This record gives sequence, structure tokens and C-alpha cells, in this order.
Amino acid sequence: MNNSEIAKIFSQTADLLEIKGENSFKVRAYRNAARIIENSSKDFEKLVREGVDLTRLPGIGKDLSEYIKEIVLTHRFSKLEELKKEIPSGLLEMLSIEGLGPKRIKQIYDAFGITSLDELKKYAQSGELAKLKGFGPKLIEKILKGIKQLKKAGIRFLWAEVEGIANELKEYLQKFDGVEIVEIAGSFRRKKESVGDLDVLVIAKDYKKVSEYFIKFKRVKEVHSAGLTRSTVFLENSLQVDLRAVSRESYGAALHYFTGSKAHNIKIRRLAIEKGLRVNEYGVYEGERKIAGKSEDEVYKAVGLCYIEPELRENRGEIEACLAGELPKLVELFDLRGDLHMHTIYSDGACSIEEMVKRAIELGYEYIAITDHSKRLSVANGLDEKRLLEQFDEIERLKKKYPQIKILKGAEVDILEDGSLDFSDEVLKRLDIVVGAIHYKFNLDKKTQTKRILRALPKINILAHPLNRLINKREGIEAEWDEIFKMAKELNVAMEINSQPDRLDLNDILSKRAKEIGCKVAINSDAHNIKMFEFIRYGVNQARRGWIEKEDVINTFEFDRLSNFLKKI
Ligand code: DGT
Ligand code: CA
Ligand code: CA
Repeated sequence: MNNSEIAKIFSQTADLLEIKGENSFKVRAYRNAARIIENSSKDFEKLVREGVDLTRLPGIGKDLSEYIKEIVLTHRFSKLEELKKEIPSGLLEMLSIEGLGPKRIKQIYDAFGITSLDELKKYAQSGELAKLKGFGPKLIEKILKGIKQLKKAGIRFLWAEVEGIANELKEYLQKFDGVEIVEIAGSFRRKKESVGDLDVLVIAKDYKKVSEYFIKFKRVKEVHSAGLTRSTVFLENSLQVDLRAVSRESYGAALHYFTGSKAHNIKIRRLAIEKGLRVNEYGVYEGERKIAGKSEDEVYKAVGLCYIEPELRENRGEIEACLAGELPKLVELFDLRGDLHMHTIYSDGACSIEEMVKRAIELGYEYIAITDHSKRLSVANGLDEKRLLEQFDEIERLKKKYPQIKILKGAEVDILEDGSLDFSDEVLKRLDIVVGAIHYKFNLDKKTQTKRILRALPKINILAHPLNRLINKREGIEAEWDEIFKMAKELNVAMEINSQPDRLDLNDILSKRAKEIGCKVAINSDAHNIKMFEFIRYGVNQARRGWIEKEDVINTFEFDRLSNFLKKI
């Protein structure tokens, strides 16, 4: 369990207490706990397992220390479980709607006693909701949008949210005697930003025994079915897992089939039919004779193709590209030489510049850019120009102390409503790198939004999280992306692929489009503490789904080449 997962449990507890109307003192205590753990550079799971006395850490008292232990050791928090039993589940769902926090949900519940999304929708549409204090037309619109979004998404998990549990399950199964191979197929293997369920394949001597062992996995909450070749369970976080037994002879065909995507499979099957072949999850057949099935390689070869990376299997042109010998050689994590977007205690980060620098050196980076928020984000203590100059002094000092890494003076500068930037031109000129970002006015119409961004492009080097979407939560802005990518290409502005698990922005489809137009990208962590540097692998996953190659990514460049790219006339 990582810190974010532990922190999430505490902030959920705080939310539920607040909905329930508990005193604000208690609520705040849980929120503080979440913040401390999220921002800590220590690994709490490790500390607990090593038996370290947590109360010695700042901000952690006796109660909290016990709670953390309970969560790490049992993956449950009894206080939260109890709250979940008390509070209608519809109210919990409402928490996923942007604009609805616990306070407003309580307000709605107290006024109307609504407990489901359907009821909420009715009250929003009938005008009842607008009678509540603070519920203006903008908020109502946001709520209606959120309900729609939530219904569309169903229950899907962020890829990063299931990564830990998926790997844990895989290890657990691999340990069992007689299990030869375990692989998690489906959207998880394709590294899709969100995952509906896990599709696990096993080759084993005795499937019945494996299945019995599988349903005893400690994170299983409910066994749905345990059959001859297929079992289905739900885990404690409600994630569905299907386990399927496959034979060694058809392993490749099964892996291919269950990796999907469905659209990719259908296209392959059609291609096979043209060649007089038949493909299913057991193999490739010519008449009754099986001609392939053991490995994925074999399956692809039998239908006249080369191996296609799982991230590309979406029927977005990968099969045609393969036939033309034009498949991309996808970027890898180790291609990255640096990270160009991160925050420190100068704005809303939790670590000092020096801590960030030291960690970056450990990670083997050749360069990083310190990019704290500009002043407009007053809530997050954005930098004013005076603070920025103080930060310059500190960076100069650290450059001397750590000559093994290049430290770029940067900022994440707000793009204001009219497309102007939040810092004066004089200040912008003194920065080595300007990361421009939109943080408000997401709802402008397409034309106005496009104009806003086009106006900002000449002054920035990277456009951060261009879409401003939050996965399953917020749709993101509308703009003429082709126009933006073309202009960005001309001006040497890179589009960011932001690695925060709920952003992954640009998304896969637009990354691919940017590349086609010839616009570069930057894969950045947007780290707010030293642990978040590691998010960058999620960004790499998304980039790979967007057909991005090493050459397309500016932070794979050698430093001199990067400096050249960053120069503005
Ligand atoms: P998810 O779970 O919604 O994130 O997405 P997937 O892609 O994991 O989809 P899932 O779990 O429904 O099925 C796993 C794979 O099985 C899918 O990627 C392709 C294959 N598959 C499922 N249903 C069909 C089908 O009707 N036809 C074909 N050709 N393949 C299918
Ligand atoms: Ca799946
Ligand atoms: Ca499935």
C-alpha cells in the first residue's frame, strides 16, 4: 500500500464524517492526517512493517499511528467501514461529482433527503436544487454534467489505482504450486488510463486447486462464481477479477484474445478470414488444422502480421501500420533524461528544491526544471515576482552544490482568460523554461478557448495538461487542437503528457494526433513531492498508447539539444 492509498482512506473518512455532520474538529484531524501522509517522503507501509514508532514523526499522535497500522496491515479501516454502512451509497457516489463536496452533499441531503443520483438529477432539473444557498446556475450545470459523466463511466478504476493490487494478485498466484504462468490481460495490459475489470490468465496443472486458492486471496470481498475454467470475484475495492484457465498450446491465442481490444480482435479476425483462416481464443485454424496458438508472436505471424505492442491494440491504424512496416518504436521509461514540471515548497509542493534535486540525481536524471505556480493561484501560494527572484538565488546556490545535474529556472505560469500570461515579459525572459497552463475558465466556447491558447503559445515552452480533464470526473476544455498543434510545431512549443494518474493529459488519441502533425511532447511528472517523481511511468504508458517515440519527446533530448529547443526569439 502506498502513501496515496493510505491518505485516500483518511480523506474518505473525513468526507463521510462531514456528510454525517460530525464536529469539524474531528473532520479536520482526518484531513490533516491525509495531507501529512500524502506529502511525506517516507514510505509508511515500510515503516509499519519495520516496526518503527510512528508517533516519532511530526504530526502523528497515538490514535493516528494505530489507524495507520490497521490500514497497512489489514487494508481496511474499521471506522470507514462503519461509516459506509451508515451513509446511503448514493451520497458516496455524489462525492465523485466535480463541484459537490461533503458540505454541499450534506446540505442537499438535509434539505431533500435525496440519496441517489437519479433523484439528484430530478431535483437539479426541476429547479428545486437551485433554491439552496450557494447553488447558482453554473453549479447546477456542473452537477448535471457530472451525473451524466458518472453514468457514462460506470465504475471504472484509474490504471494507477489497480496497479498495486494487480501486481500483488499476480505474485500471489505465481507462488502457488503447479502454476506455470500468470498474466493479466485486458485493458490493464494495454495500459489504458482506466480499467473496468481485470482479466487474469493462468496456465496450471490443476485448475480446480488454483481456483480454490484464488478465491482465498486476502483482498477478495465476494466470490461471484468459481467454475471449471473460469472464476469471478470482487475485491475489497469492488474491482471485478476474472480468472481463466488456459492450456499451454493455446496460451498465445488466449493472451491475444483477452488482451483485446475488442476492436483490434475483430479487425484481426477479418484479416484472417480474407486469408481463409479462422482465429479464436484457442488458436489460428486452417480448416480443422491448428496452425498457431502457442505464443502471440505465432498468432500474429500466422495472419501475416508482426508483433504489435499491447498499448497499440485499439484498431487506430496499428494493423495497417504493421502491414506497411511503419509501426512506431515506442518510447520507454529509460529514454527519459529529465523531468520538466515539478513543484516545491515555494508554491504548493511538500519538499524543498534541494530535496527534489537530490531525488532527481538518485533517479539518474541529467536535468530538471523547477516550475512552481505563478501568483494567480493564490490558494496554492503562487509565487509573486519577488519570491521568484529569491528562488533564483537558491537555484544558483544548488547549481554550484550539485554540478552533476542541470537545474532549470522555470515556472508554471497561468494562462489568463485573454491568453496573456501571469508574469510580465521581463520576468518571463529571465526564466529558462516557461510551462504555461490553464487553471480556470474551462468553459469558454471552442473558438475563444483556441484563441486564448494560440495567444499564449509564443511565450511558453510547454503547454501543461492541455485538456485540463480529470479522468471520469471532468470532460476537459474544447479547442481546435489541430490548429494549436500546428502553431506549436512552428514555435517549438511541446505539448505536455502530464503523468498524474487522474490527468494523463494529453490523452492517447490527441498525443497521436500531435505526433502526426509534428508537434513535440514532454512527459512530465508534475511532482509535488519526491515520491511523485515516479508517476512519470504512467505518463510513459499514456505516451506509448499515443504512438509516441523517443524522438517525439523533448525530455529524451541531450541537454544541449533541449536548451536549443527552449530558446525563444
Ligand atoms: P475494460 O475491462 O472495460 O477496461 O476493457 P477490456 O478491454 O479489458 O474488456 P473486457 O474485460 O470486457 O474483455 C477483455 C478482452 O476480451 C477484450 O479486450 C477483448 C476480449 N473480448 C471480450 N469480449 C469480446 C467479444 O465480444 N469479441 C472479441 N473479439 N473479443 C472480446
Ligand atoms: Ca478488463
Ligand atoms: Ca473482463
